[in-house]
Amino acid sequence: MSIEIPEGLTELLQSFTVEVLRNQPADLLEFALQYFTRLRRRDARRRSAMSTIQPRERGSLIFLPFLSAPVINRFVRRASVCAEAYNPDEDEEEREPRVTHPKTDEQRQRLQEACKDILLFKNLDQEQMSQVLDAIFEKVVVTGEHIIDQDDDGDNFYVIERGTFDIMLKVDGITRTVGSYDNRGSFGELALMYNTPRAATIIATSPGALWCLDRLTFRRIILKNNAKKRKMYEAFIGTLPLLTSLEVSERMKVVDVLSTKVYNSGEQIIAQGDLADCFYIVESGHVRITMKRSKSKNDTEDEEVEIATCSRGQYFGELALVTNKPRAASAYAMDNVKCLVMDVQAFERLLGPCMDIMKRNIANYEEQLITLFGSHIAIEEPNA
Ligand code: 1OR
Ligand code: 1OR
Repeated sequence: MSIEIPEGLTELLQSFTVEVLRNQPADLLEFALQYFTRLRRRDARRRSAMSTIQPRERGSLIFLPFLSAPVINRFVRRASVCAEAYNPDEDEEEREPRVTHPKTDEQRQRLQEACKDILLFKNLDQEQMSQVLDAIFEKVVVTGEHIIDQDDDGDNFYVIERGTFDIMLKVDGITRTVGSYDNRGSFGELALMYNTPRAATIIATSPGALWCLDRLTFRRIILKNNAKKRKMYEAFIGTLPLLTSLEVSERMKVVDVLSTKVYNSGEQIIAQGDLADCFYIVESGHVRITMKRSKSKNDTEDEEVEIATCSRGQYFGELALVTNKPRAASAYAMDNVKCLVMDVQAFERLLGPCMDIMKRNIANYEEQLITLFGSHIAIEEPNA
């Protein structure tokens, strides 16, 4: 006897089970009733939206964040779990109630400071940002605590308030430390953005504190924003010579982690000698790259010499990330400049295939350095 499993049943039950496990409702029946009613309402609205658009557009309207970002092979088995469709145009009123964790003024202030430089939050509007700040809650951690374990399902996104954390990666059964966070930054976005198991393990290497944003709020706000970013940057990213060796889906993942930063004419973007944590692509305007050099051998005061300019489509700030040394040069906005910015972890994770191009350019820098400066160059000593 063969039993036919109706299409969609497995996904439906899996998503429901995941929601039950996540919410641990006291009244299972009531929870089920609400869950499926909500689902049906969402489905009805989606159908009516679908009937008004052309067939070619349908896929991208609803599944946009997942369409061009297929999960890697080893994740496929679990990728269908909580395959929540996402429609950026869907109004939010009928969705999950907003999560609010009350905070003291002092907490709110610390939180705002910690979130200031989080790239994923950069393009949020005021309302979205205030929803994030409301929903976030604080968690104190001890040395050795596993915040995330590789292969687990994703629960929260984390912003570091204080403390140091190791990033560990298990490949073929061997676990290695591949990076670390030092009192700043964020992690845990990947499993939430792509519905994949955790891609790495994160362990506290000092006492610390984290701000945690629950999965649903993260997805509701950040995925909506990512869908917008993809629409805005898909074409531009496709024209970048640096990224030619990336697949389309990999380029979309680059867009997901990028944020935009604007600089006024004359503003410093990078200071020579600083520690590096970002990589930049110029979207508009012009950037002047300068290096310090001593006026004479005995001179203590350096002069800044222009060594290059970057315009739309060009990148800078890769050298320190590739060589793991302080910034070799400074960068200044020459007019109103808009850059796409990526943090060092995303750079390492996503731009491996572009390394050949970058390394060829770096070899050029070295040649030009000798021609231009001879022995009078004031390059910072590499990190110990
Ligand atoms: P997540 O939700 O998968 C683990 O949970 C988190 O570790 C992940 O999101 C990222 O936020 C963070 N590869 C994968 N995940 C990383 C990496 C990383 N670094 C930080 N995370 N690589 C290390 C880059 C320094 C790439 C290794 C090849
Ligand atoms: P970074 O992370 O060291 C400064 O931060 C950035 O300036 C650097 O990465 C490069 O992206 C960018 N030598 C060194 N850095 C350069 C150079 C350069 N040009 C741009 N940058 N040279 C210019 C060659 C035309 C050689 C020195 C004369």
